[in-house]
Amino acid sequence: MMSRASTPSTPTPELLRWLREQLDAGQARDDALAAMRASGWDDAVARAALAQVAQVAQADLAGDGAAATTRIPGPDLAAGASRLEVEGRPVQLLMTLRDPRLVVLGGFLADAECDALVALARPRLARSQTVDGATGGSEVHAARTSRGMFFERGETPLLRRIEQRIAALLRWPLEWGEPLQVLHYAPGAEYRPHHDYFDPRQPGAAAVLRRGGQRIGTLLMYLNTPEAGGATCFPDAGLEIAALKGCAVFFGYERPHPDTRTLHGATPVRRGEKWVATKWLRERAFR
Ligand code: PD2
Ligand code: ZN
Repeated sequence: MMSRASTPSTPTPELLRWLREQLDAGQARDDALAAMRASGWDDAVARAALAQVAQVAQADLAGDGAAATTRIPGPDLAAGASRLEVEGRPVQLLMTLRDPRLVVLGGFLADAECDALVALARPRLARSQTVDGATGGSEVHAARTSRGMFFERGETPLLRRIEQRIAALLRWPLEWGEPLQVLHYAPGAEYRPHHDYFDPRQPGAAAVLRRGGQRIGTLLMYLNTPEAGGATCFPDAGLEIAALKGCAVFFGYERPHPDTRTLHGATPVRRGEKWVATKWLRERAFR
């Protein structure tokens, strides 16, 4: 590959062409990234190149059916539309960000769908747990004071409809998603900033990764509008997204690394309560 004496601040066409060839030939993204770095490319430029090429590959997948070797979940932003038709439902693209890779969506769920999810979840809530990095099991943690529950995938017609909508929006197979989780935050409850991917250095990682590989994307769906507080914050991006009933935020992380800038948390609910549903996407089928 060509290396650079002075590094440009954006990917050059030659770099993108080279990267495309590598990925088409089956090279892993991490290896391609390492090769670019080793050739003197700035880390941010190398990552930008990867994101651009991955999006091209993703367009291939949705469009002409050509085999795409690098796929990442996410809405189709290529046409620059402000509205997408997803399984017959108009969904607004309210805001997109490149780094972190994030999209805010309006009208993803109907009010009645939000209410029905809350009604189904309410009797099944238990204190939320976090993944214990040492064992791969779950534990109660002071950083997470919500209550929550998991549905089974495809548990009811409503869940199947929402799961299909998510798969269509993010262009990611339904089976590659974890079951939907619903969380309830009472006043004062929060979820302190964290990453949703699993830290591969933790001893418990192997057990978690066996079931579908890494998490590579998150869709948060707001099921009500808290009176005050309860926003989703992204401290590395200086971003706060208000929890508004029916709206959703998607963010993607190609690799389990803080430089994806996807550190995020739920700020404490100050007045009222907060209900949210989470869908995590895996690299492969989740079993
Ligand atoms: O409820 C939220 O806003 C929130 C924030 C951060 C939920 C999650 N993470 C999660 O479920 O991972
Ligand atoms: Zn999270």
